[in-house]
Amino acid sequence: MKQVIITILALAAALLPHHAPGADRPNVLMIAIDDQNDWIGCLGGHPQAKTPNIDALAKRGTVFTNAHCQSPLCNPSRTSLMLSRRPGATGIYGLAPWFRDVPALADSVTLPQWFAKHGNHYTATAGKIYHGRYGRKNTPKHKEWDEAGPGASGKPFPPKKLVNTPQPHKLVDWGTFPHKDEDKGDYIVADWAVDRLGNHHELTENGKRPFFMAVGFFLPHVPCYATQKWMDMHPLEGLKLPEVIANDRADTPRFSWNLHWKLPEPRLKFLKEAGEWENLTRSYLACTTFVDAQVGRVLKALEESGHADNTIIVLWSDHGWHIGEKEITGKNTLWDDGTRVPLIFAGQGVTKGQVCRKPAELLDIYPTLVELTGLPANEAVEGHSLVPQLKDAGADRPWPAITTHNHDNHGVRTENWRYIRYADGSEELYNMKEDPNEWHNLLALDTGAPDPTARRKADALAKWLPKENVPPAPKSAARILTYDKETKETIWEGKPITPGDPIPEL
Ligand SMILES: [Ca+2]
Ligand SMILES: [Ca+2]
Repeated sequence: MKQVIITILALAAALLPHHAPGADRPNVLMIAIDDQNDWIGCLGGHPQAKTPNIDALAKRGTVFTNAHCQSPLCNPSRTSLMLSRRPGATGIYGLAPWFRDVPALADSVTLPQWFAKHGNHYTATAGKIYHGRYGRKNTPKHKEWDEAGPGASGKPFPPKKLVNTPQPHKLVDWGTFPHKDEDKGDYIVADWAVDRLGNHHELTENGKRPFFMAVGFFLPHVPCYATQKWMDMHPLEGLKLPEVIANDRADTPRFSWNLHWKLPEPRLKFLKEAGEWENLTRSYLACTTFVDAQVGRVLKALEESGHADNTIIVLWSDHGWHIGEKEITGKNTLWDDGTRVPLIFAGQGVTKGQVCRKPAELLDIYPTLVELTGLPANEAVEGHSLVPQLKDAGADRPWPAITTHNHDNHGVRTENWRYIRYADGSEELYNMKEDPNEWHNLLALDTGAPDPTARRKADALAKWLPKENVPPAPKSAARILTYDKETKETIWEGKPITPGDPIPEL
């Protein structure tokens, strides 16, 4: 009898498919969009946003409408996301350095590395996941990816800049000129993803491994160039400009200007005087719709591969972008226009058709994907898994979303409030329910003694300010601002700003 049972068990084992460890785990498809603010249909940031593919993804999964980056700038935001560590813990605040070049961070285990190590995932990437060329090459010590496709590119460029912006910068430009969608960097990145998803046996080493694919789109990052087709979908006639009020900055601390002291992205004043506000609004919307179409191509390829049911999708942007709000354009701010981002999860383990209004942070993506995939938790991460909200959008979440820009400047965002504290101690408080555009700083000093209720609210929110605030990492550069509490000296890009310096009107 015993012999018979053993024979039956052996036969049964022989009939089971022979998978390598982890081959049954879900795949991950991560889609990143650069400088994409909340001008996405399902986020409602602009009434004329046209993003049918991203909206359809949101319907297939859970969209977070109160998600915020950990830093409103590419390199620090992406480093934070891929390591799940706050800028105040890494000291990565500027466009440089690459974290592997910082001795204290060099051996950090990134999200895809965790999947390769603990899930046996085949990791592949194209476009912009890390900033610039960072992390695209493996070194003998650090294998970043199994495979890297085409890098990020804003190409093709027109023969010369289309808009004469102040402090001219090659990238700070927008509009349309004769070129082909097929030649655009993001189209080429989507081509690569479509091709790789269609070659499932290569992407999974003949079904032996699950895949972790990270695809990063460059638009609507400047230059916001779109072909005529996408511009025509956003006609100038009837175009709605962002809502602003005059002198919105009058009640914000002087220090708030320091964070974008002399950036190449122009002020609203320039846009108005040059008659370019409409053109930039339209170009940004057109680029967003173009990127949405590329997202659609990638998602269609996943569907056609037959592996959509066994794949977790996450879509995010690294930070927001102002288009005139708070009198500026660009990023580098601690208001919702600078920090609020799309964040959508769909696929295996994610409840369909949910809208979650709880605060969420981009550094939550790491532990969320790890938990969804059933991998062991990485104790080094600072984020909190969003799996409870992916199951039930109403699930309790006590943590606010915190954004840090440069050393010791922080924004704290809850469901109904935003509190900001700058390195010099100056503050802002907004009631986001009653004042969603953050027009009325409840801690403004020129309105006399602040309302005691506002003071109490601010003090309660200040308890969430990060305790760890390391100074900028060695070789920090590009967009670096420091403030010396003793001497009260502010240094921007290596040059001191004195309190008497007039705010640059660019
Ligand atoms: Ca960016
Ligand atoms: Ca104001």
